[in-house]
Amino acid sequence: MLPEDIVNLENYPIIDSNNPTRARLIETLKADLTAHQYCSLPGFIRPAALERAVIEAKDARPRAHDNNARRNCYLHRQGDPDLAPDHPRNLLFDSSTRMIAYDLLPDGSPLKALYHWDCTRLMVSDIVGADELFDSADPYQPVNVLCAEHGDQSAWHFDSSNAFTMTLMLQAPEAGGEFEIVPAARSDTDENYDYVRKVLTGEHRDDTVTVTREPGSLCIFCGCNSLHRVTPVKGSTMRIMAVFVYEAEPGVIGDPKVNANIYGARADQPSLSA
Ligand SMILES: O=C(O)CCC(=O)C(=O)O
Ligand SMILES: [Fe+2]
Repeated sequence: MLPEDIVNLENYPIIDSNNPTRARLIETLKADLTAHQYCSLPGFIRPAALERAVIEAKDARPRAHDNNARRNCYLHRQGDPDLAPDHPRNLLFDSSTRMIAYDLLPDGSPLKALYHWDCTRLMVSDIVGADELFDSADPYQPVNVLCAEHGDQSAWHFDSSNAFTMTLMLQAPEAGGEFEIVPAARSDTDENYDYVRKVLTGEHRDDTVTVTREPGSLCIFCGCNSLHRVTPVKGSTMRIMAVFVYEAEPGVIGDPKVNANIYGARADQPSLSA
């Protein structure tokens, strides 16, 4: 599938970097990202591409890694015995997702075509204000599809390392599976532990924003300093979400130990295909 047939270019004319509609769009999305720590691009991909991506995810589902973990909001599976029991580092919650790694998606996947398209990468770097972005060189990480079934959830967490996270909703569940964010719960210079603890224990519900997501909608958010979670999925329809990782440098590959936690033991080896 060609990228031009995947992206809804009528609403998002990203193919032409001189297009004034594109320029206006980027300005609005940039301002949203600054003000709210997330921005949304509803109807970003066309129905046929969406349909195909859903079929591919369902086909790959039996080979997904069941990533079930009890972790704190810093994505660590252990607390710190030197800290108080109610310190955020010692508050561990269950998370579970069915993780489809990049290598389990077909080469011709619309998700891969979208990710590797120069126009997508340029649009994203313009929105997030990066000088330049690069595709991940990791065999597992560049594009993932996360399936969440009845009872699956992702507890409050900060994403590690990347300044922003990009997700594309492919299929909504019958109920639950809401994406919630507490914008700028910490900063690069202040862990804001007291506030973070209160979010984790449910004392700051008023600061929580629920980001409405329709299938086909793209979201870019600052997951590194904004706490976020996915509430428990309910019902027999899977929540299916694609996640894309761009890097600030070329040639970035993941740590095999970290990859093994996310993608299963098969990822705990030096990469061959990167
Ligand atoms: O599934 C989602 O909506 C968010 C996933 C997420 O937290 C992440 O990819 O970091
Ligand atoms: Fe996250």
